Amino acid sequence: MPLTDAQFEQYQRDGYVVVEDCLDAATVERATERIDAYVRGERAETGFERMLEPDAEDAAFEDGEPVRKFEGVGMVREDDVFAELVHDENVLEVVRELQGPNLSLLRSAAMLKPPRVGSAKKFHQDAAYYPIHPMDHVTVWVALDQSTTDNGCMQVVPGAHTDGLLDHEAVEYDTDITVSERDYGPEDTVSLPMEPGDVLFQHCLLPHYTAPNETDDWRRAYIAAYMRNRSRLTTDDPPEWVDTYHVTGESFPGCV
Ligand SMILES: O=C(O)CCC(=O)C(=O)O
Repeated sequence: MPLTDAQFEQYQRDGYVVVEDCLDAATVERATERIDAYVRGERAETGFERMLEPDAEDAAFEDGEPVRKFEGVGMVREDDVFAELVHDENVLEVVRELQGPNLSLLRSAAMLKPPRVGSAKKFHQDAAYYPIHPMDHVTVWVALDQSTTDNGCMQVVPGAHTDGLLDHEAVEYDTDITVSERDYGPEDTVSLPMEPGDVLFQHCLLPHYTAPNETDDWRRAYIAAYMRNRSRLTTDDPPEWVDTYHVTGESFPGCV
């Protein structure tokens, strides 16, 4: 399922493209069931972390905890369902078109917005988290539920990936960082409602955010970020979350 010329051009111009029905229903179902098993504590995380919604300690959930995210490349090393997802040929064909044949993962995360308490993810550029050269990786955001403006679908600033890396400041409760409010506001964004199985391919410099979940249902998504195997770390002392996993193609000495 490679991109059409118009889709390829859109990625270059706007910094993102949504491919509808990129993943089949069975793949989506396996991923959502696996995420739910971790949320309910039926499986224990190995090699990755759980983070809860910071303001939801008192929220009553019948099934598990108000999980905001599971994060870590270990998801792919330790869990066959996530390993299958990052090797999905429909996804890889698109990423190869954007990045070439030699690919490694630098991020794996299940991004969840529990009903009513799922909080916003503030404006940021994914590149700000990763000291990687070239600053050109692709974030793949897989909709596992219908995502809407009410439950916190992705909102992006089309074309702003060409503005370069902006200053980011830390948010207190976790490793989240955000661009200054002066840089972009909701009025600059386009909302990207998506159906389960639709996949967003997003340039790592594209500013984006997601709003809180105002609905009674979960909004679940899975993220995999891919970079070229010729990429290099730009520091000897990267942040703790930097980790890489070879997905496909050739490896290169001295590179990630
Ligand atoms: O899925 C979301 O709500 C936002 C995810 C995101 O932008 C990120 O983690 O970089």
